[in-house]
Amino acid sequence: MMPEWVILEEGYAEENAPSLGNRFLVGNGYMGVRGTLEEYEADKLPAVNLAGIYDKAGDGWREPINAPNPCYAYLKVDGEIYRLPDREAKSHKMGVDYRHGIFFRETVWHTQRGNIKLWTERFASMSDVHVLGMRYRVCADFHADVELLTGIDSAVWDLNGPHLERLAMKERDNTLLVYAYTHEEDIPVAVAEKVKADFPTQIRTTVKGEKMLHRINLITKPGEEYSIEKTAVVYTGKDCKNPEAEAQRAVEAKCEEGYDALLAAHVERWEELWKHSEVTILGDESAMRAVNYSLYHLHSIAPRHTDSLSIPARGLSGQTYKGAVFWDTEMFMLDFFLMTDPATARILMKYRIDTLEGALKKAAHYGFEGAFYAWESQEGGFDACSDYNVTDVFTGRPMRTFFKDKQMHISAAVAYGILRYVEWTKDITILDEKGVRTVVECARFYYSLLLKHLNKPYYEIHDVIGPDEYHERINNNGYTNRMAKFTLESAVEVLKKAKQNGTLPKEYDAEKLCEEFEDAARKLYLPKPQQDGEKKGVIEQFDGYFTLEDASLEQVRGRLLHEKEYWGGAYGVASHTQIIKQADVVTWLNLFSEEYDVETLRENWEYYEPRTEHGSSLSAGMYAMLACKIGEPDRAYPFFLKSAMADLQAGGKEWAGLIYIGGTHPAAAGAAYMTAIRGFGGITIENGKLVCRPSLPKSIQGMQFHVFYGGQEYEVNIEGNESSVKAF
Ligand code: IFM
Repeated sequence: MMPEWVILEEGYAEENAPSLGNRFLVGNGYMGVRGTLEEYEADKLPAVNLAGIYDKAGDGWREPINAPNPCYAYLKVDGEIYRLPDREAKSHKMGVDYRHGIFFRETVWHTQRGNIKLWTERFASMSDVHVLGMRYRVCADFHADVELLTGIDSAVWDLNGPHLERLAMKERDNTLLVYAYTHEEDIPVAVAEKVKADFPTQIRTTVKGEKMLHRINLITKPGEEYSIEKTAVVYTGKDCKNPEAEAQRAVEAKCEEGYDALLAAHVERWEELWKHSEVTILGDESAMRAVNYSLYHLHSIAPRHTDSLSIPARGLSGQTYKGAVFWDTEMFMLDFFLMTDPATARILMKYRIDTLEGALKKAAHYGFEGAFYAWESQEGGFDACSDYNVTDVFTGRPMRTFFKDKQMHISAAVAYGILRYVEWTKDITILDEKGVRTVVECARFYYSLLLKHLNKPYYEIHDVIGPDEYHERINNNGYTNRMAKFTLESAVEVLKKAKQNGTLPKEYDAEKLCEEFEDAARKLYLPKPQQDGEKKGVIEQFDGYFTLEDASLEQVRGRLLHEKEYWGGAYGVASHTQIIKQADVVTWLNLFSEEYDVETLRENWEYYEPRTEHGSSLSAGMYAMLACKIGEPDRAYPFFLKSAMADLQAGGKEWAGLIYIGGTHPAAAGAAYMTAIRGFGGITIENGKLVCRPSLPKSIQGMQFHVFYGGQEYEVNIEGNESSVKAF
């Protein structure tokens, strides 16, 4: 086991509050609780972000809701308020135990009469997802007159809120309850909390504006420690009929169990998760920490409490990207769950199957057939993506972007996820009638996109946006076309299996569909590696890409007039150049590397990497993976670390024009896992068997981890060039 599973920040800097809120997040798939200090109010971005429950306020974007914040607390000493940043601390540290999802802080203030120390910790229970456990401890070196104010703050941070109305506050037997309804669908949301002190005190209740608080008073003895436990629960109308009653009942019961018992159950659940997922890396402790910290984030946002839900692109760290699900899940996060927790992988895929209706409607809306999945998917497959997804920094006006209508590769990601699920788990029950329909409708979508010039023997797909979002409305994006081909071929495979298994939906004429899809897959145009010249071996990302200005990244960056300016779209600095936002051809070649020789893979890596801004946290992982495939793990390594450190280091993009896009980066976390296990560890399937062909970078001497394949768990050991895969 690793020596220490703690990420610590010592000292205090107010400006770090947003990024530490991401870094020290705790969560359990039902809620994500940002790693912000207890005393923080909305301007410092605290949030108890709820999964799968959305609201639209006025003309604002529809986004997930942040519950009233039950972590709120601050101290008064001798009648004076002590909280950060208003009162400078003598010392301050905070962090997260990422083995067990426990946030902590320790702050000492110097007062006129002596020093007082406040410790807090909190966890979002992995064993009961409605529960938040908290503990406050204080100790002074003098007889301090202390008051701890702690309760529920209803003035929550929102990007496009407020989302909660008809707010009611209630108090009964030391239980505080805040109850409210969402605007759009009138969904009730209840938060309750109860406190218990380990010293005799009278607990009173006070309401201050939108905060409902307990007031707990004590006179400290010098050097003596005093502890207060707080239990909070969150329920919504999506969980039960009467969240108010449920919250009251649950908070009583959970408070009665006590902090230590709740913590023990939570820790036990985390240990169970790590049993299947911990990655040991010999010789490179920082890589090991970064990978496991990435996995910590993926575990914290996995929707295990339901049977059909997916993970938003910024996890449960807030409302960025409208809390919506992107291709990030299937193409970047899914492998982690397939290989360590297949039951969760099924939940993620079930979400896509259950949101097929939304995808059918979207396709019909744009005049296509089949299923065009939401680029930014909310419940029911509703596409939350705006036609104006970026705000221009110069005019403050919304800019027309085409992510929603033209990122047509999204449906292929859904088909890819389902097929990959079946391949890794061998669980074909997902391909019941609805599962079959999902894959086939994705194929029908691409079929309806095909264009044919009378003088050319092949089909084309025009007017799309590929993974590189800077170049909009392009023709024959290689990635999109290859993924469309994959989808058409997958549909044929699925239709044939469904016929055998009796899961073929009645409305399908399997023979006719197979014939059409096979023809389409065979004739779909794929750009080929250049045959000669200085670009020999390089594949053109889309029609005409090579004719764009070949400016360097520095030149293009130098043309920016504003640091938050958007690089893509009609007038972006990158749009008329070969500078791309993120891996595009490289993503394609990584997924289908066996179709090309190593030299071609290398040529493309070499050509595109210097032309990639890596403006998306998704990018580095694809470069890392492909570098492993061309036998260059040492070149993969910095890209791997970049993915693994996405939430540990400052410097990620926080703005798209004037739109805030900060938060955690679960796709990068998933990419770090894929690089470690599949790239360095060389885990792959050959002839239906799990094999390990390691390719370790210099700093890594060996690895140990577990992998599920076909319902069986395997233990993998790698030492240098030696490796073993054993059933566990
Ligand atoms: O899905 C990505 C996209 O590829 C780039 N912009 C951010 C999205 C969410 O992570």
